[in-house]
Amino acid sequence: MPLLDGFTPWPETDAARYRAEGYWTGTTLGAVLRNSARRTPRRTALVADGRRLSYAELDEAADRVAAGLRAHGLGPGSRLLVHLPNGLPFVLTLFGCFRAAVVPVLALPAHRESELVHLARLSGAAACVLHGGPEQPGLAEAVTRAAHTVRHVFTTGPAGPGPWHPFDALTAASPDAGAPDDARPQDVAVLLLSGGTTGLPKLIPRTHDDYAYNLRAAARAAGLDAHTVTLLALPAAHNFALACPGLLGTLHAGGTTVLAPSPAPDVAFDLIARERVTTVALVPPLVLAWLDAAEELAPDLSSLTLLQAGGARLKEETARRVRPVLGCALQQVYGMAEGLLNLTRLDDADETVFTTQGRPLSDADEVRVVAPDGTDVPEGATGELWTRGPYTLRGYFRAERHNATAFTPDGFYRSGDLVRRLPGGNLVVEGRLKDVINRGGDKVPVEEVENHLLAHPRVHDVALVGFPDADMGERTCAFVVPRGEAPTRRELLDHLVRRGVAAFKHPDRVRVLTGFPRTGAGKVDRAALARTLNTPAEAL
Ligand code: OOB
Repeated sequence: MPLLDGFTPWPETDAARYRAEGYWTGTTLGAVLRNSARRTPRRTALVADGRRLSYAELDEAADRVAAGLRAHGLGPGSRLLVHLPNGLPFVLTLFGCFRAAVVPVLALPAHRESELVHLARLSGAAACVLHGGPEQPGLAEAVTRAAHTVRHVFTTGPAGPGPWHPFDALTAASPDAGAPDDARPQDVAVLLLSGGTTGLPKLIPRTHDDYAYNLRAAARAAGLDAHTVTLLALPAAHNFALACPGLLGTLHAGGTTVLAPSPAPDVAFDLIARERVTTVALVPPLVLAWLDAAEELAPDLSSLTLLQAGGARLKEETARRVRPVLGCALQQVYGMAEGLLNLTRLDDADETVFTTQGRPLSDADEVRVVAPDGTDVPEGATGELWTRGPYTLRGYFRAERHNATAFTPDGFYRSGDLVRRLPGGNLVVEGRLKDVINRGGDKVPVEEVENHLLAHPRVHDVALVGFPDADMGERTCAFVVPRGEAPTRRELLDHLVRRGVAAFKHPDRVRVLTGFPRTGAGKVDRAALARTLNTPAEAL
């Protein structure tokens, strides 16, 4: 029996095959850390918040947090909403959850009240852990007011009244010496957020077995070992930085993870030189920023051997600059929180690394490239990517209606990505079918943002459209049909801030129209709107 209702397990025949063929090894994510701690207790596991933790210390701290969670009535299957930046509390919370079989719901640091309330309600969170920044009291109040299941708020800042606790309440517990791991390999270990769906974010259940395979295989494909020093520059709450191979893959390999407080080049370059960082993962706008800054600052990046780039399409000309400027190899990663990872391999020819987004991580990944009628397109032609495999979900959490269309009856996930498959199996990402704008790796769900804008009293109708941008790949423009006097962009942004909408979803441009162009079927003609933006940048 699955621990969580609302989770769609793999059919038993597939699960049995994944076990028999060694993809699922019956391990838990808590055991990933435990195993490395047994092998190399004294090696440095983590450098974060000015502290260095050995594997033994991190392992013991994880046990303490697990005990702390249990002491607050959280147990197997309880959901814990986690809203933390890269830092020690994030890692401790994560492993405390894995050990106590509490399921963390990983919100992104950029998320605000609107997203957090939605996630707390959808997950039925019993508690949340919040970063102690200036906005924290407001966020805590909003979440507890709107989500009645939330009984405890832990915060890394000063604790307020009521059900608020300092984060130390979790770490102060004495570990139940030798307490067994409460988790079972087949159960949901973590709920990730979808960047790829329309409407409000969906929750992606990842089991211990599937995610452990994901991080092991990704660690192998990225060549990680005990000498690896990974810089976590992207938010650790995102799948790419968490397990592709990221934090979890590095812990599995017995290497060291350095948590960067910011991905800004000056901060990151200092950490790379000081900690002799070997590996880092970035989204394309950051790759560009690092390349430009490295040319200017000539930092010591001599330890760096691998840059992974993913989250959005990397331009070929940017890819070609990586080795000459940063002195390291490039690996393109085309992944999704839903599961499937594609990567270029370390021994691929340069042309493959510069011009493709790689091929599936696993021999067991099934990838189809299909035409609108669901038939496979010929090799080299563009179609939608459908996938199924040992680490790709079979259903979003508690989303029965959406699941009916997001998956085929035989369990393929319809990614909504338009790709081409080249001879040799490498994929090139050509675009998207779904209404999500990829703003430099940040996914902007069109319908969600339009609904927020529609709630403005002077917005009669609105269409959010992406337009090409040299640095970000795409940016967003809100076409507004006003009711009475048109609102200014500033007024609309203030409105979104008041509604607690993450800043990366705020439109980069606003254009006022008296009405929308329509397609033959009477729908808003988004393509026609987009064409009006193909003009050189105008004043924002
Ligand atoms: C990663 O995950 P998500 O869930 O934030 O976003 C997934 C979507 C994909 O469906 C695709 O549309 C786009 O992001 N994407 C790329 C890409 N990597 C992701 N589009 C073009 N080129 C790429 N290299 O973004 C993610 C998860 C794990 C590893 C890397 C990225």
